[in-house]
Amino acid sequence: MTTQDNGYNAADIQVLEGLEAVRMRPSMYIGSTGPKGLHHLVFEIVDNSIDESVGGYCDRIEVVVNPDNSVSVSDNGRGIPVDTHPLMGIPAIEVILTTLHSGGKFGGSGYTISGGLHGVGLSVVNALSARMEVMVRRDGHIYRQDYERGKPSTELKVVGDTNETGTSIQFFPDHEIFEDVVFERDILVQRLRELAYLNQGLHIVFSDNRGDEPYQKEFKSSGLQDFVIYINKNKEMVNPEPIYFETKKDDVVVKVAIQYNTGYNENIYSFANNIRTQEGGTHETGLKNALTRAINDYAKRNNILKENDAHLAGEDIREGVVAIISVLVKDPQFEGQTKTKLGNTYIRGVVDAAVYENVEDHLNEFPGTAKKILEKAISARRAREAARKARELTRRKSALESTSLPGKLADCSNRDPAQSELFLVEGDSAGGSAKQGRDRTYQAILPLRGKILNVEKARLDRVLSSEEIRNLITAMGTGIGEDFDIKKARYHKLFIMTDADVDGAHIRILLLTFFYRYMKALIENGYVYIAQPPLYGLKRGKDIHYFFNDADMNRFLEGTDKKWSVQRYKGLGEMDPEQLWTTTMNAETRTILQVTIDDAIQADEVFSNLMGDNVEPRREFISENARYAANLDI
Ligand code: 0RA
Repeated sequence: MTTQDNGYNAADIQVLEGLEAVRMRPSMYIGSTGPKGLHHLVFEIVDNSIDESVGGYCDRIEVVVNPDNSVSVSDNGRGIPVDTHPLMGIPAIEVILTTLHSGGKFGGSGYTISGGLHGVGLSVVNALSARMEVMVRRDGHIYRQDYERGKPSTELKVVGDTNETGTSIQFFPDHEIFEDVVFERDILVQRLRELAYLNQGLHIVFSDNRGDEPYQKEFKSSGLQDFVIYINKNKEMVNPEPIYFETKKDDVVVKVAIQYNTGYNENIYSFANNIRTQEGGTHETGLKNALTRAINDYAKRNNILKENDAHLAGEDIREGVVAIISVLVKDPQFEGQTKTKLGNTYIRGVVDAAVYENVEDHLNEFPGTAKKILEKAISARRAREAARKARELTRRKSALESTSLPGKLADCSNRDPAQSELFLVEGDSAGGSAKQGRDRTYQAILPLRGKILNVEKARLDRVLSSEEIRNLITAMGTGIGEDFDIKKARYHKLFIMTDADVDGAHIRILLLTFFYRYMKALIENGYVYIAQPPLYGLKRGKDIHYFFNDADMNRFLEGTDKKWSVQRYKGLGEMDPEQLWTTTMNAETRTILQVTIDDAIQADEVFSNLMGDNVEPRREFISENARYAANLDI
């Protein structure tokens, strides 16, 4: 086979199947046809531009949401090849846009994404777009070709001349495929910001031209140091100058930034080939191990820990840490439930060596910082030991008095966990309504007092010392942490039922975080739900209609001529038992949301953000994020 001088090789393209398959089963390619899948289309194109940038061919990417809700992505990379493909006899661009090929792009940076839902290719975006217009600037010309639902609707044509290079793609997501084709600005902005941090020097410009006020944001970073500083922006820092390094060994690029804040949470964000590896993997393990060793070794060497003192545990060393690791790997293997866990075993050693060496150097160079980090870790150890004692207390209690359930629990009469539901209800008064309104054969009620709110500034461990939380653990019957046993669950459905206000959101976030950290399998097994009480009740005589958001209510009111009296339910307590039953608890009529592990991870992050020292950003943050829990993608 002849190798073409345009840098790609026909053998690199594996034609697997036609785009019809993508339209038949879109979720197989983009995960879902909900908001996540929709936004994935944008990121798929942007990933291609990023790949040009990683290869050193592109330093600017522009993303525009147009008033017609199409999205345009432009870059100044090399441009998609347009010459005739040697095997297929059609322009390469047409091959790329109309056939499914394996994730690996030919001729790119080599650090492309394979496996998982990422890197499915431009052809998948094309297949799921009602229309797509592609412009390529290359070889002195501007080329254009249009597509409809994956099929070319025009030939590739030269439409002008230029001495620039690059690609511009505008696409219209297909409303035959997606439940909703409206892009959410925040989702786009967040990911583009992240990409700019991960690719220093790359300039990303985002515009949203919908609405009256044009919106524009530009991102350009000098690297991951800026990322940790951004994450810590509302916190007090232990080391204002982040530990930062970038190395390349055996084709593996490793970048790490570490900065401690005075808070109690561990925030480690890992990325492989620019993909957030939410489930971690070998790069994250390497980072954690090396950080623990480097800090312990430093402490011993400098007599901060005495010769026969016990080592500081990893979790003590990670208290208050914000760390980001980004690796570029030629053959990434993505594993795990959501394919967001890096599996390549050799990466662990590469990362471990690099982190150990660089952290050592940093500590030696800045002994003042080293001392502060160690003081923090040592006090974390003290707190952990106290928490362990508290945990043992709950353990002993449930062992000794396994039959004694909390006095506040109004249990159900059914003894079959698979048929039983537990409602965690905010406040005693709502708890009272729920008790009266429930079906006591299969629904149990545990009222929670707002008191657990006070833990916002404390270690999560302290949550365990709250009586409310201990009641919850006893009622569930599963135990927590290492003792957790899903088989002992006394209910297979656990509902979080809080008010539709900031405090309610706060309690919900706290509970989700608690479940995520101490009863993860409860979420993984799909036992955790969020109850959805209505926000409004419209009344006219005996008629009553309930609404969960303003839009639905306003739509309803538009179509009516008669007067309705509007009631806004500020809290669950404002509903009488009968109303609470019909709208929120009755399995026949209620709307419920199942919590996914993704939601819990998000809650955990939100919770961490609540730990800032300033009250104002925290308040803002809660009200901005309150809605996320009502937007779960199920
Ligand atoms: C295939 C091969 C090459 C580049 C691209 C695709 C490419 C795709 C996109 C999508 C958005 N922007 C893009 N930029 C490039 C390699 C081209 C070469 O070898 O010259």
